[in-house]
Amino acid sequence: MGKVVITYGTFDLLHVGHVRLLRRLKALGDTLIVGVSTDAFNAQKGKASIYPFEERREIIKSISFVDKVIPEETWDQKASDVKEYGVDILAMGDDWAGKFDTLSSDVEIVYLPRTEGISTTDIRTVISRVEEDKLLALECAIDQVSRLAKKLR
Ligand code: C2G
Repeated sequence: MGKVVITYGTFDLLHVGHVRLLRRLKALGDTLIVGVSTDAFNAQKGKASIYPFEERREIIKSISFVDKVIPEETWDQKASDVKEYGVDILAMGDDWAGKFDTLSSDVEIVYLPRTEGISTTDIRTVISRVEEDKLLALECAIDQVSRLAKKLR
């Protein structure tokens, strides 16, 4: 088993920020466990993911350096997970810096720098902009066709 590292997250629309974090977390130990937030827990976090939990879990499970995936259903399960899985390090990106220090008596807490310039929110914004651009282009085309049709009458 060696040194066990655990982390938690939604991991929606998986991107290099997630992958780089998970790779760095695996380098901290021998076994990496990832708690993927369920859809119900995301609702508690005020987040709605594009990919449902089952798909996000399958994607994280497919990463070669992830050893185990568990559902993250509550904020409080971290303490029991640490005991149940014999966790040595609980690690997160540093947007969570300080948030889990209360667990420092049971487990080493590590916050690693996030990957700047990418986030699931950014990706969703880009996709919605592309959709808007497409709709605008479609409206222009329809407008041109209707003006042309009027001329031909
Ligand atoms: N992350 C990162 N770099 C990014 C984006 C995210 O390092 N560009 C890290 C975050 O810091 C987090 C992990 O990737 O540690 C997962 O990020 P999210 O899927 O956004 O997870 P979050 O909603 O922060 O949920 O109990 C903890 C929560 O479940 C964490």
